[in-house]
Amino acid sequence: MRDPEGIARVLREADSVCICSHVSPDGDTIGSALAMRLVLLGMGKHVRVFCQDKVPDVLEFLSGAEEIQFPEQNTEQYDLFLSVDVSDPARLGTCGPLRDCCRHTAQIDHHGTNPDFAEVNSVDGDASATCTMIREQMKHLDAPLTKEIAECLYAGISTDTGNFSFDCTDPEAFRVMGDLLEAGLPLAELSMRLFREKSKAQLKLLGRAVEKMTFEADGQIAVMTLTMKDFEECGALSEHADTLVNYGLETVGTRMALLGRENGDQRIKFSLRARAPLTVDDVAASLGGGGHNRAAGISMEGSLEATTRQVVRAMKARLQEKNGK
Ligand SMILES: [Mn+2]
Repeated sequence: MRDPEGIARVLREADSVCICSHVSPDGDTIGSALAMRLVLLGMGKHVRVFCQDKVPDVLEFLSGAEEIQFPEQNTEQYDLFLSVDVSDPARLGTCGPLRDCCRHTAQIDHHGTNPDFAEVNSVDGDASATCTMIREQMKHLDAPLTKEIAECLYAGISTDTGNFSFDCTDPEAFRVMGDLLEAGLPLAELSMRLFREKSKAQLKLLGRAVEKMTFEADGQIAVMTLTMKDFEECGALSEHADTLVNYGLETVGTRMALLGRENGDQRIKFSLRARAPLTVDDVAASLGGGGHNRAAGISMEGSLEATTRQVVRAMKARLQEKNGK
């Protein structure tokens, strides 16, 4: 349930706030954290932002991105812990223990699978992005919308709506976009930067992933895998693979897609996608992951081949169930 008043109350009461993003951060968790940072600084609060992993290069231009710290750098105590876009405590990664340095906890999130793990929870699985909820939160705090905050919120909303094309894209997303444009959001420039420009490494990695793509279940499931060697040979980072799974789903005839990548830490990271009415959050949850109906993720231990077979098997079962076979 959304609880912007509850969140506003604990934010007003706190003098110092520790904001945390989820592991493998995306535009929504970083945009939410940096927007809240600016809002709280404007309210005269002491604020620090933490994330287990580094900010993706493409988001480094956002105001305050250079201030985001790794949790092991923390030396302070805070009145309030605030996580944004974090679907469950495991997604905090090494930020989890920071809660012990805070007197109270709160969260703002839009994952339907969120177990309300904070003391004060504003959670709405129907919100298109956490950043749309941050805009609502700002109204409850009477916080002014600046161009810098607008850029942060745009990063989140555009990322989570697939640049305003996924079926989660709702009227609220466009209403918030109206506010952002009024605040001076340079839409064309940022859209180019976030959705069209690709680094050479990213483009090479795309070629590699597409070349290696295979199909299962009579072409209904697209499967892509990337090894550490692929990343090295392309000069690419894991973050450069973040949206590649969509190419599988965008192939004519596919209804589900999967990208598995080696992370260099004995774990395999899977991104799952489905076309409506199929779902993948249930597939992910059955293997220890989570996420949204049509976009979910899993982190598994094992070899790339073995874990990929396991995920494909679960997706096939889901497909057969849906086909009523
Ligand atoms: Mn999100």
